[in-house]
Amino acid sequence: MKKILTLCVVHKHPHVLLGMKKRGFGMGKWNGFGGKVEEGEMVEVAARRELLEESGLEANMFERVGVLDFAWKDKLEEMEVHVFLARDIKGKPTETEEMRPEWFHVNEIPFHTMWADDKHWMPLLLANKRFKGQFVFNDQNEILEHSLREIFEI
Ligand code: 6U4
Repeated sequence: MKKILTLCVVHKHPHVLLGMKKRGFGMGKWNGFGGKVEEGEMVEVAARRELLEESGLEANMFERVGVLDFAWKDKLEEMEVHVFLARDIKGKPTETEEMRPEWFHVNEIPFHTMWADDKHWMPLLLANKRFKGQFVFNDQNEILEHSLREIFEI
């Protein structure tokens, strides 16, 4: 029951682009752009596809910087989320049915309205580090346990 997903953060220093999720999983939270990897699809292709579908953007510089495993204490569901960093973007962020994009200064990232794990790994992403993490949530999506480490190759 492990789902493979992508998550892309656009970083144009000193700002990052996040989207307010308007429906589905994580609704009401600011998050990167992403979604499920389709069967037979390469993870990077899926990440670029989701970025374009949800924000209208394409990126010249696009790289995978992290892998996060999410599990819930009383659920069988597990997620493997591949985190991408996009830098040199083409186009203008556009609101879609799924996401309302907005730029945030890196010192004003709205962690209180984001997934609880984001404040742990986003500083690594913004510092150009690569990382691997595991998070276990309760049914309120609060973190029960986690581990996170910097890696040098992904
Ligand atoms: P669709 O098929 O669009 O209805 P939906 O249920 O809306 O699917 P989807 O595909 O948008 O979900 O994927 C969920 C997104 O949320 C992915 O980009 C991964 C991301 N995500 C999931 N758990 C997360 C977490 N704990 N922290 C985080 N992002 C997470 O920062």
